[in-house]
Amino acid sequence: MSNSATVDLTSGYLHGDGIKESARTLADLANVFENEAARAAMPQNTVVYRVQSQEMVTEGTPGGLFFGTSNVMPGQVDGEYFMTKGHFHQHRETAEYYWCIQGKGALILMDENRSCWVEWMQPGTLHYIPGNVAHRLANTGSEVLRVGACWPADAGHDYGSIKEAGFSARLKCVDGQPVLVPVDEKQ
Ligand code: S6P
Ligand code: ZN
Repeated sequence: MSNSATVDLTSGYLHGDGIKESARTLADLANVFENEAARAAMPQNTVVYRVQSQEMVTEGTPGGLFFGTSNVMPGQVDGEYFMTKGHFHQHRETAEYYWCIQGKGALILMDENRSCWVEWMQPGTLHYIPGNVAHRLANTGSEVLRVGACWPADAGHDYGSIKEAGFSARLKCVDGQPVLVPVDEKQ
């Protein structure tokens, strides 16, 4: 198998044949942020994040690996930082590596008991996401947050559980600083 793709080591940008690209705008993120009315009132074509990936095998191939770069734009929805939808892996036991390339942000993690915590990201930080842990990126800075990732080709994405119950905490800007604020789950 020939490899004609490259990764720009300063930005994580993937270039070459077979690189997949996708983008999520505010229109794609209904009910993801706490203040849905504020999200709906913002320009809907605003890009919140872009993902590039190299997928050398078909999704689901046991033993295969995918490699990608996620780019989360700076911004907030009513004080909540721009972030990815977040997911558990469909094959719950599969892990993933993230590493921060550029920018400043947070990896928000939640286990299956809904315990939520944060790993802070800055260029060079390395993050091992164990199996059975949902993960989401948030940009807490003023430039694009660029994060590399490598995950099993058969991990899959379970967005449904997050759509149903969300994360148990939200990363908000409080007095100019990022704070993980627990969601009141008693209601
Ligand atoms: C895939 C990996 C990333 C995310 C990307 C977008 O397992 O964790 O490539 O897909 O950061 O996030 P999300 O939650 O929209 O898939
Ligand atoms: Zn993942």
